[in-house]
Amino acid sequence: MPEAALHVGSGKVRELYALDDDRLLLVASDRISTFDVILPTEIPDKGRVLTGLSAFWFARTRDICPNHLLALRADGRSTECRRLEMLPIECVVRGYLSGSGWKDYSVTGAVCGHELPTGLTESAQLPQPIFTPATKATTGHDENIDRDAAAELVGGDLLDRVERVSLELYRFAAEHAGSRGIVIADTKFELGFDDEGRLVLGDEALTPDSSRFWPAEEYRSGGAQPSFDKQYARDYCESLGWDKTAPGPELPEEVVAGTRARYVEAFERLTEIRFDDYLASPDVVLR
Ligand code: Q0N
Repeated sequence: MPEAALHVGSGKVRELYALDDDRLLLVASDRISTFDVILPTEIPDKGRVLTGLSAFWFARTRDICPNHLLALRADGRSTECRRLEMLPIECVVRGYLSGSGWKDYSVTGAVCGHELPTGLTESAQLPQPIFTPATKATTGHDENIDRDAAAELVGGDLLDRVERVSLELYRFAAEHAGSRGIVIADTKFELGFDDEGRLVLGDEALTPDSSRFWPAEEYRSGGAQPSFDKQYARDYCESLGWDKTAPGPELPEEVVAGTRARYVEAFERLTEIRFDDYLASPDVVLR
C-alpha cells in the first residue's frame, strides 16, 4: 500500500491513489480476468510486466504524444503520474477485426461508422487501421459509438486530433511489435488534458490488458485467435465447463506458471530487455 494516499479509483486490475493535487499513483496488481471475470488466483509479476511494458512505450512515443508518466517506483508495479482531466471516451484503434468490432461488422458491415469491405472474416487484417471510439461504461461493457456520438462528447476538432494521435500511436507500436512476432490486433488509449492544456496519454498503454496481443506465427484469419498471454488460462477455464459467471475457478500451478511465462515473454520480445534486469532496476525500460 502506498504511504498516506487517498484511494481515488479502481479498475478490475489496477488502483489509483492521489499523491497530492497534481500527482496520482497507478498500481498494477497481479490479478487476471478471463471472459470478463477476475479469477481468484493471481499471476506473479503480471502487474510488473504490464507496468514495465507501458513505461517502455511511453518512453518511445513521446514525440507522438506526451504522457502522464513522472516516475517508475522501485517495486516495478507503481507509476507516479501527472493528474489529468480525462476525456469521456475510450480511444480504440483496430488493425484487425475481432471482439466487438467483428460482432458489429458481421451484423452491419460497419464498425463505428466505418463501412468496411464485404467478405471480411473474423480476425482479418483491415485495409488500414480504424479509430473506433467507445463510451466509458461505469458498469458493464463499453459501447462502440460513431463519429457523431463521439463528437457530441468531446467536440469535432478535438476528436480529429485524438483520432490522429491514436492512429499514430497504434501504427508505431504495431510496427514495432510485428517485427518481434506479436500482432497488436487492437488497442485502447485514454487521453486527457494536463493543467497547461496539453493533450496527454494516460492510464496504461499498449499492454496485453489494454490490447489484443496475438502470436504472429500462429496468426490465421477466419476465426478467433489465441491470446498471446491469456490462452492457457482460458483453455483451462473452458476445460472445466465453467459457466463464465463469478466467481471464476482457481488456476492450478502449471497454468499459473505457463501464463506468467507468456507475460514475461511478451515483455522480453517487445523491449529486448531481460525481465530480471527490469526487476533489478525498473528505469531500464526508459533508456
Ligand atoms: C484516470 N482512469 C481510467 C487506472 C485506470 N493521469 C490520470 N489523471 C486523472 N485521472 C486518471 C488518470 C490516469 N491514468 C484514468 N480513471 C482516472 C480508469 N482507471 C481505473 C483504475 O486504474
